[in-house]
Amino acid sequence: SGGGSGDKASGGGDKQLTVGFSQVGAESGWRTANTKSVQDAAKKAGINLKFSDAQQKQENQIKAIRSFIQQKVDVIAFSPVVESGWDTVLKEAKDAKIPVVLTDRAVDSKDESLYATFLGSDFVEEGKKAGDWLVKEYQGKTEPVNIVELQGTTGSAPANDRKSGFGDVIKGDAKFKVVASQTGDFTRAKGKEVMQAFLKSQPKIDVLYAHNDDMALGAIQAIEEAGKTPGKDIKIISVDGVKDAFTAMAASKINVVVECNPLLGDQLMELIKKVKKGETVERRIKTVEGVFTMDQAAAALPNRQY
Ligand code: GYE
Repeated sequence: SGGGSGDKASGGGDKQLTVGFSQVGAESGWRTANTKSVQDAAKKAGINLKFSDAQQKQENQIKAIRSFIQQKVDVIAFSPVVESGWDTVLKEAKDAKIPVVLTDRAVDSKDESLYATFLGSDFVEEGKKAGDWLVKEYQGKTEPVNIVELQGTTGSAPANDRKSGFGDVIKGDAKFKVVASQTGDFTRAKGKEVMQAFLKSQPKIDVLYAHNDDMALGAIQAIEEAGKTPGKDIKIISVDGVKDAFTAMAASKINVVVECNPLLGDQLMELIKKVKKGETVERRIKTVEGVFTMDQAAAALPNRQY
């Protein structure tokens, strides 16, 4: 190289990495746990993390990514709030030769060269697990089962995929009817508000499928305020597995939780280091997750990590 800058560390692989991380927001218990995991892991790995919270707005994420490019960070990591509309800014990162690692949520870009790898859950699989539980629960029954669905943030990968995975499983049996489906933005407040509207507009609700725990917990309040018993009058299926949901499940208010692990920090830092070094990494790394039912809730609660 020459030039004699005297910077011995450069190129030696020991230089402290600076990573720009654009987080979705702080909409849920899952997200709070994810943020903490990423921040703790960066510290542990000696990585200088520039953290930016997008408050569930794509425009904020695009701004953050552009600012990371300007600051010439070593790697950009982000959890895209929605799936579409990233090609332009990702192309800018590519032109600046800054590798991008996706975590938690995916983008729908056709051009796979726009990011190095994607670490996160399989949301279609989660939706299917939710559907499988329901099919089993109503096995041998013939009466119609009316389902209301609280969707996650419109256009987000987990909302799209949890809806489609669930839909694919239940469409095999005509007794299952999704009578209402609306977004609750992955928040408690919105989950409660939309459930209140469902309870007013729907004469008979048998099952609530909530795309995350926070919406389920908000909906539980609405159901109780309407004089009904959550978990019994209305069965509840949720996704994530945060502690508050396990507490509600141990109190028989949620019937089943499909787990989605937010503790991705350590794995993410490992990947970032490898990508920076130019090592080959898998294009898609999935997290391993389970399903928990009411009868398992009390025993599982003390061991929950988030
Ligand atoms: O399920 C929800 C959060 O993208 C997996 O986002 C994540 C989802 C999670 O708001 O609680």
